[in-house]
Amino acid sequence: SGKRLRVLVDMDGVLADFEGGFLKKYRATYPNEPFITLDDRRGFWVSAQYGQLRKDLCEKAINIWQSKDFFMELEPLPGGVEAVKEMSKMENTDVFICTSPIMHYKHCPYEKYAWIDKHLGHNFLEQVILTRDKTLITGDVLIDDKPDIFGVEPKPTWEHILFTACHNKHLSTSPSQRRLLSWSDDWRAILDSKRW
Ligand code: BVP
Repeated sequence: SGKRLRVLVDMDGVLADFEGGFLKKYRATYPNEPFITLDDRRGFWVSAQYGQLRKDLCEKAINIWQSKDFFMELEPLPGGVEAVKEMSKMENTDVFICTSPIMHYKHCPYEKYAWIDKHLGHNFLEQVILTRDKTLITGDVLIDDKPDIFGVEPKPTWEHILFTACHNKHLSTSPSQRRLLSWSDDWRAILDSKRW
């Protein structure tokens, strides 16, 4: 007791189905091009794996998430919106959505706000942090599907909880790296373990 718990929750791959939304729109846009099933995804960067498949597919992949309505139309991942709403109602708990917009800024930042407005409500826009460097943000936990989160701050305050995704599920992580397997997993226990 005494101190409030600050929870940082990533958006793409944790609350919004970036991988599923990408594959659906990629296949619809390029029906005759090869694709990578979600089961075969490896590595955080979709563009890198498509570039390995065939050099020109890197640019085609990037084109998908740079398009209008890509981020807006991402489906919520199961249980994520409900979990975030529930944790934000918990005593002594502050929840922030901490997300890195793509540098092609025409649609993405606007659509991220619109997605949060639609799925979490207008008041939740108070909780949005857009940053390309999450190490600068202080918090007790960061729930994020990216395995390696680096920036200018060498000692971030948060503990990174790796949220399991198609691209990281096969990764053998260090024993100290805690995972949240999905929103059905015990996120309450992780929060409780960080309370004073
Ligand atoms: O908004 C996503 C899409 C983009 O990076 C952002 C990751 O943000 P966080 O989840 O870390 O907050 N993105 C970009 C590329 C390639 C760019 Br070239 C990619 O392959 N995957 C990806 O998610």
